[in-house]
Amino acid sequence: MSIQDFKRAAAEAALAHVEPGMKLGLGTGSTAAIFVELLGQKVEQGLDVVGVPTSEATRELAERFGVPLTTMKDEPELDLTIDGADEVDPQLRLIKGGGGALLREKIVACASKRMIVIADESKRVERLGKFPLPIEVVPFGKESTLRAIAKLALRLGLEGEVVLRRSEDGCPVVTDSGHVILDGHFHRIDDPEGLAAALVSLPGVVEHGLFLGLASLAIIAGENGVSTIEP
Ligand code: ABF
Repeated sequence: MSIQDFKRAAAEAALAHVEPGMKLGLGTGSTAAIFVELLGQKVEQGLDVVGVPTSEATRELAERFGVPLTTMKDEPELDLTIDGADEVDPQLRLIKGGGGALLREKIVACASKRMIVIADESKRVERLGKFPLPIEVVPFGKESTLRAIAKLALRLGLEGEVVLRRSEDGCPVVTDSGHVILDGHFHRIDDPEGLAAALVSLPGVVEHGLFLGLASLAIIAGENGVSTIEP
């Protein structure tokens, strides 16, 4: 079986948690995209749900697969968010934002009663940090914010570089909310809570990709089938 099959297996297992009438947060990324496609099939068969997309990409997908959409303005409280992740640790702490949608993903997850993470086995880690930590910052003064984050990381004993994320054409990646992303290549994050608290105290930082205490369940699929992590 391939990674793609594992992603599909996790997405399929998550569908079992969706009930008629639910207001759903729809995640971003390739695993969440499979979920949106499967959800579209259920909607076609008569399932009555409505979703809030966490990115413009997911909005387009949901429209293509016929998933009815709403907005945070109309539905500020959601029942369940289903989203992917870049890393999941044994305490169900996550790194997200490799796809650049972390801000909306976090707002939607926080507005949801429950968040289910769907992922293939490669996302499971013992310790967060091998995947570069995405940090969304305001474009104004981004060079200063980058330096401030690098200094902060040093103070916290984190080694590694902070770099501005660029697209293939060399331009800074701009998020759906008009910000830019810095990636913190910290390699190992021993104290995610401490780093999270320190990052949000810096002017210019809008959000970071540490999702702590947000997920209620992770559904992970791999060679040995589907397993779960609960907090
Ligand atoms: C989103 O998609 C992001 O937070 C995360 O970066 C990414 C995971 O992508 P994939 O499912 O494609 O591995 O959930």
